[in-house]
Amino acid sequence: MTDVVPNTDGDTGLRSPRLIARVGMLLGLCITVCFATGLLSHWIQHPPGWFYWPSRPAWLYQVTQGLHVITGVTAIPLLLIKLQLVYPRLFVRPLVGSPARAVERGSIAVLVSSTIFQLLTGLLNTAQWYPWKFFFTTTHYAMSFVVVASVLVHIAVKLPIIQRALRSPLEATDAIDNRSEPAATDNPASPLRAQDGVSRRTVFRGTIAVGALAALAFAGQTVPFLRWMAFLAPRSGEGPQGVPINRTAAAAGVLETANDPDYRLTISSGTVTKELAIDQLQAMPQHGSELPIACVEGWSAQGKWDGVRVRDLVALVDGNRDHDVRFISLEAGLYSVSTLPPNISDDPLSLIALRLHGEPLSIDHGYPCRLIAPNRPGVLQTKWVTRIEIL
Ligand SMILES: Nc1nc2c(c(=O)[nH]1)N[C@H]1C(S)=C(S)[C@@H](COP(=O)(O)O)O[C@H]1N2
Ligand SMILES: [Mo]
Repeated sequence: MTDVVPNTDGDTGLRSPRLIARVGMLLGLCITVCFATGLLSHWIQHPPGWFYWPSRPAWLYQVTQGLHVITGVTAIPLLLIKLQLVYPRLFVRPLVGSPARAVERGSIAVLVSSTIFQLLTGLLNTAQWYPWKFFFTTTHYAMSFVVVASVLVHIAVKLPIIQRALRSPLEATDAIDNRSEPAATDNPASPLRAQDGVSRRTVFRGTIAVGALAALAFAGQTVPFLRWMAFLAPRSGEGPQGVPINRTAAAAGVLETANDPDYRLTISSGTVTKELAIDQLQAMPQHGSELPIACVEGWSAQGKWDGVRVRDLVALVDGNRDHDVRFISLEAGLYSVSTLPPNISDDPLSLIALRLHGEPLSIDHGYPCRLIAPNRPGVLQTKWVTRIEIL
């Protein structure tokens, strides 16, 4: 490639649309999967009227949310590489120019800033570090639409270039029509050129390798046989009874109430109310469920739970099996309530669990009892349950 002379069509060296479009395609794929799985997770937690989420397969949410975090993490190095490849173009003069150009520039500014914001807040959330705690979920949700809209505008604007670039071989140097794109490669100071001895193919393979490495570094917190290499994942570690802890009983302020000998589980349906002590719960038919805790933050861990079926508890108060069932915790915090739709509360795998891996629940896993249901986000698997309401 040493005979390549930089020209004004922007198609020489590493800043060629041929390479940029391919890196962009990988990034677009990650963003698409990340958006779809994120939307799904949002709907499961805040179901619109039309939304239906099955109780089986029990591991499905574990997979979709694992994909959400893995594709989001993978998008970070891909975005950095793409920005590095295009950044001289970001500052090409005139910065604003004609109205059409101003719109195009504006959309790029929104695209870059919203994507960086989204990936960064998501990453910090996996580390449970939220300087913005109360706004994360809503902001992350709202911003996802900004990201996707600006990606779509960007693709629409660049479509002719993208199509030609993807159809052309990666290494060739014949011109791709790129007139709408002020060239940056004719700047001799531009550092990324094929003349430097690195081929586009090498950079593209390197991009795939770096993306794969980022994915693997996080995948271990949800894929058991990859756990040993999850060196970047915040939650690859173990917790009591072999399952990590999201929030401890001490942090939730329930140490006293959960250990209170007068603890009762209250179940109500309309005016019918029943109170059960732990030994009464233990005297009911016990069932086992092998179900994961699949945290929205991307980690998951399999548990073997034993306890009373939710449907048996509903039957105790003659509750209607077609109704939502609400679970209320001893604590008053953000995650103190969750509601199961009828198809999930009626599933035989849905339990008020008293035991984990054959031992009584540790207090940090929700003693005296917790909800565990199939195909649910971890955040809805309420610990330290004190009240069940058939709605
Ligand atoms: N009452 C209550 N239940 C809760 C939480 C909480 O903070 N309070 N955290 C939830 C979250 S986000 C997850 S991922 C799971 C984790 O369960 P574990 O700590 O037993 O692994 O519990 C869920 N149940
Ligand atoms: Mo979680």
